[in-house]
Amino acid sequence: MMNAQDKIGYDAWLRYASIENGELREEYRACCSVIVITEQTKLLHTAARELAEAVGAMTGHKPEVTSVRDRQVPSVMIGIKGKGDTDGLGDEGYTLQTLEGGQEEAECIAIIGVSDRGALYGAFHLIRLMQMGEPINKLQVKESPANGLRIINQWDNMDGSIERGYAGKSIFYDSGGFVKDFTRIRDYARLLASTGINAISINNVNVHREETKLITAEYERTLSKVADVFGAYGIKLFLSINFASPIAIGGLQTADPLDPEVRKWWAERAEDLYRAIPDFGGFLVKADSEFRPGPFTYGRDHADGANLLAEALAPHGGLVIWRCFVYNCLQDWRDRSTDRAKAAYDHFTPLDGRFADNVILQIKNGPMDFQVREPVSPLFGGLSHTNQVLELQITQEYTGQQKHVCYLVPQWKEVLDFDTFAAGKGSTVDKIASGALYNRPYGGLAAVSNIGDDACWTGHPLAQANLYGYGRLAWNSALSAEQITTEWIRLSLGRDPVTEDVVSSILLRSWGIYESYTSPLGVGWMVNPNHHYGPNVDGYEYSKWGTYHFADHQGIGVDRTIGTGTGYAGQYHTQPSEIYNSLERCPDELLLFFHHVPYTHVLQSGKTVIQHIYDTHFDGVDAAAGLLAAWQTLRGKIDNAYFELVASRLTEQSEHAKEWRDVINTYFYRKSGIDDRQGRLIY
Ligand code: GCV
Repeated sequence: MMNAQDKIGYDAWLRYASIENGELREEYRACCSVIVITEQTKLLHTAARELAEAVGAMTGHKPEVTSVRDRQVPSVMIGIKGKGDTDGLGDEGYTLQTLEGGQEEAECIAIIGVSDRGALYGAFHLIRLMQMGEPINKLQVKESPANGLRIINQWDNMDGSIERGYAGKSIFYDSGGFVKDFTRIRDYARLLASTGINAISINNVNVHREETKLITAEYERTLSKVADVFGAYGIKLFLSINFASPIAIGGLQTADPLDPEVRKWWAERAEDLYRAIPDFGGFLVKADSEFRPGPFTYGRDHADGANLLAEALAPHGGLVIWRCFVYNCLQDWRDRSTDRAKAAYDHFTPLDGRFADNVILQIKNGPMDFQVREPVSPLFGGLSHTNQVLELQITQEYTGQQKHVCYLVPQWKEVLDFDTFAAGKGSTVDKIASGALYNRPYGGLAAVSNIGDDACWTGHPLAQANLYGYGRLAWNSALSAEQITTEWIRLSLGRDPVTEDVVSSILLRSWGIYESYTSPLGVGWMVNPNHHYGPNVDGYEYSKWGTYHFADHQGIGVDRTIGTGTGYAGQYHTQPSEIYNSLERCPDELLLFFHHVPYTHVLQSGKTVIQHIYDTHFDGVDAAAGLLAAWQTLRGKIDNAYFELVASRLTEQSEHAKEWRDVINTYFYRKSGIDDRQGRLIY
């Protein structure tokens, strides 16, 4: 049981503060005095319940929910129309309209979904408008999601731990397997559905012994209960599976994807799962990567592996989400022919067109691993006959681990807007991931969650903005970072304009600030091995063969050019390829990702590389202190416990930034022997 103190930030963006403006409160109360649902479906009931709770909390009057409309009483009607009525909106769209009353009839707000899931999203839209203090008496909204699949990946283990989790333990599992009380799971489902998330995988992609058994009869009953909790919010359940399951739990001698016994085994597992969970989403798979089993063991490729599972799931409408994070983690970095950045493209582009229709490839945003700065994965431009989803990381593994504020929506926007030129100008990642560019049946966004059983879900309350922002972008990738930020602040912290200014400036500057005091110019890592927190220039665990950044006394950076380097720059289409390949044209922020240069190389900014390193690290520390100072001005405007929690995180960040500055600056001062032009003390 949580006490009031523990509840800091628990309601996140579904915090329904009582509306102070009397007129507005009355307007909302009057418009929403009754909620009418036109059909009896689980999701319409959820929609009505959510709206009633929200209106009740905000206006002090909880509307009655009924199925019979009294035309003389103003009401909100929630219903489903046939597709013909809501043309072009797809399965999950909705309209939100204020229908003016007449002599005989009172005004009505109609939330009409193409499906009941659409209606649920419409209800959350109306709630959001009220939270933001918007008028609702002239509504003419038509919405449908940009992406079909909007999935969250939990990296939770069944012992209750979370891989790369920075907000406590799992809300799904404790040391005894599944938790007994599903309250938090339900509350999580609400948060996710309110942003438009429609799928979730609930176990780590690194599937260990116990999680391998999740697809057996032992867990069917519990899984079906979990699926019901999510199902009530329109969210489909997926499981991460172990490719070697036929051996690990099936008693077979092989997991060869072309073996008839193996195929039969997976088909039977799928049958059983769908019997228990008719709405089951499918499997998420990490194979042949970081010691996970996969088809390579049998001399097969990833298409063989994915199609095996696709065949088993297809009769039930299930999907296989196959990850492209496939690389040899034991590679020798001195050997330039095995550039890790090239691995995903090299493995998957030759297979384009060979994947079954119900397979989706899940591709990390960058070719490496969720660094603060990487180029966009060239694989997005390399597949035209394959379903793809973009994988993002909400959990801040390399971006401050929710101790530092690092708002990632601006980074994700850059990724989505990146033009691959795959089918000419305008072939953005956004259009490729959604499936629009090549008219693919499936597409969307996936992201690794940042929540745990921490009171505010995310450890750092401001990290909630990343989870919210992910959901909103997955729904509508055209939203700007600024719009999403404003929404999140108003919903989570209220509508005080000063608070809004301060918090949006903190959030929107935070990615750049984090980048400035950590690894420079796109070179990546520089973190302590294994846990990946804090500075350690040579520390990355998979670089034991030598530094991955190739820094010596003369220069730094990885030559990935076509002529003299690993050739990675050649994996892009001509326009981006020429830019990255050119020392003169390569954007400063990615210079060391693509080029090895002397410390005295002059950047487009006019600074030398070494001076850039010194300056950004000194400035970054000042800027981090500035974040704390800005937050301090909000004392008294924000709930005190929330205020203090954020203040303590920002204090820690500000101190930790100094450590980053000192470690990085000292390293490069010693390596290069070049003084800081501003004569600052480097130690
Ligand atoms: C789940 C990185 C992380 C791993 C993670 C892996 C992946 O290597 O450090 O913890 O494993 O990415 O995305 O599969």
